[in-house]
Amino acid sequence: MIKKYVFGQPLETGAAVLEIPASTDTCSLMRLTQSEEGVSLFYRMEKEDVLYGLGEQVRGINKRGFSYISDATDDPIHTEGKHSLYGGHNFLIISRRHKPSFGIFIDNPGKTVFDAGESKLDELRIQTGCDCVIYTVEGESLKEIAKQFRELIGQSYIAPKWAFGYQQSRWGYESADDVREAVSGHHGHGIPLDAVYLDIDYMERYKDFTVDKEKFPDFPEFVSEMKERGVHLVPIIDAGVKIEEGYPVYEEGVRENYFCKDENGNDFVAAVWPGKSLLPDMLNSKAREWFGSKYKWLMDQGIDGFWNDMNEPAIFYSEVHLKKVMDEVISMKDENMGLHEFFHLKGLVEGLSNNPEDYRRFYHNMDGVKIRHDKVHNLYGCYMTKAAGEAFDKIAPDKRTLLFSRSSYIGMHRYGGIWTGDNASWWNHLLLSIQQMPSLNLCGILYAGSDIGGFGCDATQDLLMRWLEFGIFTPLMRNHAAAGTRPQEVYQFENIPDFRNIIRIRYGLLPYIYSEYMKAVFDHEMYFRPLAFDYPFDAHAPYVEDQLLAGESIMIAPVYRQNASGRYVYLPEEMMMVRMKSLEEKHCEVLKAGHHYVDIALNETVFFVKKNHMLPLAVLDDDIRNISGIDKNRYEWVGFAEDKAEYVLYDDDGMSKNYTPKEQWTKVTRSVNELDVTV
Ligand code: MIG
Repeated sequence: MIKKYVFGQPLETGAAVLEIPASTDTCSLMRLTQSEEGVSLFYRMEKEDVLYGLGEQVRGINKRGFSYISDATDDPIHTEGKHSLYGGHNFLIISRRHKPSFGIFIDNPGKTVFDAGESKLDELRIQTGCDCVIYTVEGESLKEIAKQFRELIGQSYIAPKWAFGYQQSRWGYESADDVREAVSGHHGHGIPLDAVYLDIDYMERYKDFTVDKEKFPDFPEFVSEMKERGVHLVPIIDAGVKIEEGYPVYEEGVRENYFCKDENGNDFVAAVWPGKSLLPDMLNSKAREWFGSKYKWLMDQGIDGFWNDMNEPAIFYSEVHLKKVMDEVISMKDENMGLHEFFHLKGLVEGLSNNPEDYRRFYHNMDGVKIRHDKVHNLYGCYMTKAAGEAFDKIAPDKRTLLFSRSSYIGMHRYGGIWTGDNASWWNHLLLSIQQMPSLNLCGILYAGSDIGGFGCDATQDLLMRWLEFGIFTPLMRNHAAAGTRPQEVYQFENIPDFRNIIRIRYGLLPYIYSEYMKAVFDHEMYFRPLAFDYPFDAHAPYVEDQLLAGESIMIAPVYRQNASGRYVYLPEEMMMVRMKSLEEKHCEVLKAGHHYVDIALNETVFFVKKNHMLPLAVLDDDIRNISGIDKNRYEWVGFAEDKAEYVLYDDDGMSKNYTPKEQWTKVTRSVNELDVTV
């Protein structure tokens, strides 16, 4: 049951798709109070209550014990003291042991603070703006609450099937030859690859919808050369548009008033990668339509996937703010500067980027209504992605286009996925990425993944290998690294055959991963789930922070610690452990319910099959290059059955929007002795 409470005059964000009449009764689940500062919600937590949700955030699966602020921020240091990352995902489930659990969604694109027991261990306090819609979701179980919420916000985005293959990226592929080298590097070692990303380096002076002709001569030709080698190219699109006379995107946007304005109605100037730039008014439907239509230029050259970046929006500095700071710095010029002044100076300079004041300095024209940016801040990246998604429906209506974004808000999951931004090559970021996945799925974002190996800092071979052993289960499986870091393509390390084996296991698992992803889309379910969602009566499950259910048949327990030879795994029920050195070398063993220490060598992948469940594993040719090499008629069935197991396999052409109707999903049944891989 969903209830809706309306406060003030909320803006239509588009997060919810179901029409629900506003409730007039008082909310009995949380104490809701209204004041001049906004709406606050209070709930006293019982000792056993667990909080799930909030999408892309720091810390654990259970959000209890810290505060989180929905305030999209381009902050590349995701340490556990940070309160905001790139998204605004205001959905939380309060899981209660002795009373029915419930969910709460705050639909307000301005700042919202969730003090989830940081100030006081047993108090949950949520503070949001005056104008908002609050939904409460009650249901029989965690799964049921999650599903109702997902119905409220609408069906998740469907990526093309090739986007489930292995993908390679790097900020610093400077030319077509760099990209060719990355492709050959993989193929030369027999490693399949479905896509290579083009970071800002491909553009002409970082101008959106341009390609540098010197570094990438004859771009359409290059795109098709890559397609022939089985590789899709995925260019980045940044939010800011360069100010440059003669650059059509800039000139058209200025002429049509498609950019965000300052208080006086002049274009608001902010510096990002292209230098001084203007921000397209993504909240204006005409500007959105216009910006979206620009993607066509690249699509006409054969591009069928994009990633949207810098759309919090990130601001290195604004023209006005820089001037203010410079004036102050100059006025401080003093040989005998005291320490106090010195730190003030330092703060001034450091505060130039992504400054909260700047977000109050520009305005949107929300189809006739002037609205200050900070009130809708968390919607910017979401609406940039909506702009692209809606444009794709017109430009290539029958085809799926890959799309994901850095910044997001609930509702964006209908247009694209996300990647979790600038993590680092740190072991604890591998754990963080494991913990973020179910929270994102809860908010509808199914197509998601982290930069495998870590974006910032130098990856080591063991970290990359362990990260891949988790990454083979994430729908978006992309290795990406920052400019200036150690080369991170798997073939840059030792033991390349081990890397090859892991990536081939992904391709073996692909029919299952794709099937589970699509079923999660159609049934409004989560692909990644915390253990308590499947084992609601298990007393220990709510406290397991480093294991996930991935699809309906398996549980994963990745190794995420440096030098670990294995790890403790908790089994809520008896399961079959599958241990793989390669797709061809599998070993199965039944483990009883309870705690186990499992040895997992660096080059081994392990997962656990639930009882009376099974999954398909594609048998691959030795020279498979990308997903097109997966043969639908050569699946092995891996299962753990008392007498028989059943699996509903979803498949389609992976490219068109002719999804297989539910009545035609293939139900596969195998009795114990018909399983190919079992104990
Ligand atoms: O300020 O385009 O998160 O993936 O490689 C950095 C360069 C801008 C941030 C993205 C990252 C990308 C990088 N971008």
